[in-house]
Amino acid sequence: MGGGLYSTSKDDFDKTLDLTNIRPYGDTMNDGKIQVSFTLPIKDDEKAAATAQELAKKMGLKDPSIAYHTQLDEGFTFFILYGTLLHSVDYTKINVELVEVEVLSMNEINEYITENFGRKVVVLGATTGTDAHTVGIDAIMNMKGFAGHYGLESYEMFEAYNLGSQVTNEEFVKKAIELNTDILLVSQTVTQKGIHVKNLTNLVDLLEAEGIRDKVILICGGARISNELAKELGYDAGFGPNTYANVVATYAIKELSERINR
Ligand code: B12
Repeated sequence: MGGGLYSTSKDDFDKTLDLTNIRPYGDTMNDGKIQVSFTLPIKDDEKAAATAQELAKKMGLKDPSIAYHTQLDEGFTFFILYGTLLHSVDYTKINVELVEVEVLSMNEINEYITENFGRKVVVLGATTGTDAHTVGIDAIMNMKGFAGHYGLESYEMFEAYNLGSQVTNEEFVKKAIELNTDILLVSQTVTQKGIHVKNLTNLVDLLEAEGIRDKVILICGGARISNELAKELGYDAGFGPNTYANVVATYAIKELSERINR
C-alpha cells in the first residue's frame, strides 16, 4: 500500500532553504502559511466575511480562510484569517544597523568607569510624553533588572535616577541640567500615529535649545525602536526588544569616554 492521504514520507516535503527567497514557515519549508488578524468597521455577517477574504487576497494571501470572526461592538467585526502568502523576501539583501559593541559585565563596567572617569556616571531615565508604559525603562534601570540582568541602579559606579512614566520633555530636560547628567535614557512604547517620533524629536529640539545636546549621551529604547530610527531622529543610539542593562551601559560609557577624549 502506498502512503495514502496522510503519507508522511520525507520525499513529500520541500526542504529547500533558499535565503534569497524566504517565505513563511507553517509546518513545512516554503509552504508560506500565515495567520493575519484585523478589524473591519462593518457588521458581522456573510458580506463582512467575503470582504475580509477579498482584503486578504489583496495582501497577497492565496485561498484565505476565516479561522475566527466575532463582533467587537455594534458595526465592528474582528477577523483571524489563515492562508498561503505568495510573497517572498531576499534575506541576503536585508541590512540592519545594530549597535556594535563588545559587551562588558557589571563588574567590568564598574571597573571601566573607575579607571576612565574616576567618579560615578550620572544616568537619568524616563518614559516621556503621554506614554504610560514603565516596564521597559524599569527593566533597564530598576535594581532587580530584567531576565536575570541587574538594572543600572544596582551598579556601584552609576548614580541612577528613574523618573517613571508620563514625564514631559520639559521636566526631563530640567532634571538633566539640575543633575549634570552624563547619560539620558528615554523609553517609548506607544507608536500610534507616529507619536513616538514627534515626542523624541521634540526632546532633541529642547536639548539643542538648552545647548546640552552634545554634552549628553542620548539613548532611546522600546519594542518598536531600532538603532536606525534613533539615529535618524538625532539620538546616539537606539535599542529594541530584549535589551539588557549591561549592553546599554557598555555602549554608553564607551561613547562617553570617546566623547571626552575627542
Ligand atoms: C503592560 C502594558 C500596558 C500597561 C502598562 C503598565 C506599566 N506600568 O507599564 C497599561 C495597561 C497601563 C497599558 C496601557 C496602554 N497600552 Co499597553 N501594553 C502593555 C503590554 C501588555 C506589555 C508591555 C510591556 O510591559 N512589555 C515588557 C517590557 C520589558 O518590554 P519593552 O517595553 O519592549 O522593553 C524592553 C525593550 O524594548 C527595551 N527598552 C524599553 N525601553 C527602553 C529604554 C531604553 C533607554 C533602552 C536602552 C531600552 C529600552 O528594553 C526592555 C527590556 O529588554 C503591551 C503588549 C505586549 N505584549 O507587548 C501593550 C501595548 C504596548 N500597549 C499598547 C497600547 C495601545 C496601550 C494604550 C494606548 C491602550 C489604550 N487605548 O488605552 C495604553 C497607553 C496609555 C498611555 N497613555 O500610554 C499597544 C501599543 C501599540 C503601539 N505600537 O502603539 C501594545 C503593543 C498592545 C497592543 N498590541 O495593542 N499597557
